[in-house]
Amino acid sequence: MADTPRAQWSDAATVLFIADLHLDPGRPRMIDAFRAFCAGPARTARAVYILGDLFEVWIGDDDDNPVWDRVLDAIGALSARGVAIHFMPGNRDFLVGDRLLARTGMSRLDDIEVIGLGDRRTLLCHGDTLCTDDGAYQAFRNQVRSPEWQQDFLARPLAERRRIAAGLRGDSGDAMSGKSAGQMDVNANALRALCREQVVDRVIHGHTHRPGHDRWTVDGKTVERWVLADWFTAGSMLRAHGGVIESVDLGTT
Ligand SMILES: [Mn+2]
Repeated sequence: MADTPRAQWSDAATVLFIADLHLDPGRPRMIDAFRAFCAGPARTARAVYILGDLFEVWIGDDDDNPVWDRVLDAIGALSARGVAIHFMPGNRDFLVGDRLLARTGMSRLDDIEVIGLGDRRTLLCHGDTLCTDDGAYQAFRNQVRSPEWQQDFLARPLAERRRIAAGLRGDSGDAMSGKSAGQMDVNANALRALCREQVVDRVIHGHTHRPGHDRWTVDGKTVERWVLADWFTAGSMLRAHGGVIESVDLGTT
């Protein structure tokens, strides 16, 4: 049985999807690009879905780097205008907590979320759970998603958390690493199994940094897939409006 979608958007609504921004204090131009997105195209949307890896790394809501104020204030201003902003954790920012959500007005999504877009059941996910060929990553994911690991990590001083995160990103075979995008892609069987289980017509995910639009056959039915682009060289979003989805290059500021 297919569950009722948590949200249902009519074709008349503009709904935006972004992922893999990897916002980082060391890349201020992309923070500016994200602020321009919040102050520009996002204002005309009914809803914005952030499908993971908004941040290059998130070490806890008490991170006092002032650069984050520029990001969080932009999201807060957008939500104050009445745009519904939904946040799904990725493999870099799974430690985003309730404090950040309360400050920005974002609501948290589950790792697998089904929404109605017009008459199409649309599955949203970050994409990392579909990369089942990467066993080392999946083991790491299980570890860092456990409440015990997270409580232990978040109890450490900020400076130590920064050191640990930097070390993890330097390793290979872990969720926070700079593992090249070419090493990761979704497993076709995992994608088909998820579509079958959730009874969807469409999938939107990120994570692989391989933007595209393709069609899959699942039990004789066509499932449309969109893969979101990252924000390494320019901003990018998917815009759903009027029954059409299109990829929009946001450029840089
Ligand atoms: Mn990712």
